[in-house]
Amino acid sequence: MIEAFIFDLDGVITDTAKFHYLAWKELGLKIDIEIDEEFNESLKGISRMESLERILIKGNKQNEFTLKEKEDLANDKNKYYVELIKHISPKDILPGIENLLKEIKLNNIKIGLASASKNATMVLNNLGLNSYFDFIADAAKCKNSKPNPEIFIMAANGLDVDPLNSIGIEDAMAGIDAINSANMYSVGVGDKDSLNKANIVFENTQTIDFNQIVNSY
Ligand code: B16
Ligand code: MG
Repeated sequence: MIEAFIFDLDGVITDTAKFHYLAWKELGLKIDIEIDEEFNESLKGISRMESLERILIKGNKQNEFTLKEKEDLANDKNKYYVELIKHISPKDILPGIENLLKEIKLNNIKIGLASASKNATMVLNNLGLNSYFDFIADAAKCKNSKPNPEIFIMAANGLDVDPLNSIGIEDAMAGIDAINSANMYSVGVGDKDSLNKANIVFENTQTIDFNQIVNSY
């Protein structure tokens, strides 16, 4: 019996990945490290500080900054990011997602959020989707980034459901690994080859089919 659907945010509910990318790129200019779209892919689902670490390693500058300086850099990136997401509105909900949320609710199944983003609540508010969610896991309390299952387990606990009876939806490889390690059923959104560890994959949010998930679960 399915008790819950637990969603990732960036790349599943809305496309904030492009804003994360622009904000990291802006920070990259400051520390002279170039970030391209391909590298940005590897940052999807990864926490802010861990993303910064990966960027510094890419630029071979991992030993150039103190912890305080790194925190300041991460804060700078977040300032750029928050500025960019201020203008998000319901028109930025990815196609098919609001209908899917409605269908899940109609079937009396709980809905949770397992985003690595500390800005997740603000984004959901701007999208006007808050009322669909029974629990939003707090990324600030999560010690281990995806692919660690911690944020998905946190969401299942907050919803008071068994992970084995939960469906996780993700667009990033690290996220699919997190769902699988949490012992949930994994739904991938995106490229079949790169998300090949997911139990089922849909090409995009528009094609996510509630009945197909329920029947294949
Ligand atoms: P913040 P998700 C993740 O969100 C993003 O994919 C990742 O690129 C970002 O670094 C992370 O959130 C942290 O976000 O800086 O806003 O706390 O995909 O897990 O919803
Ligand atoms: Mg994502």
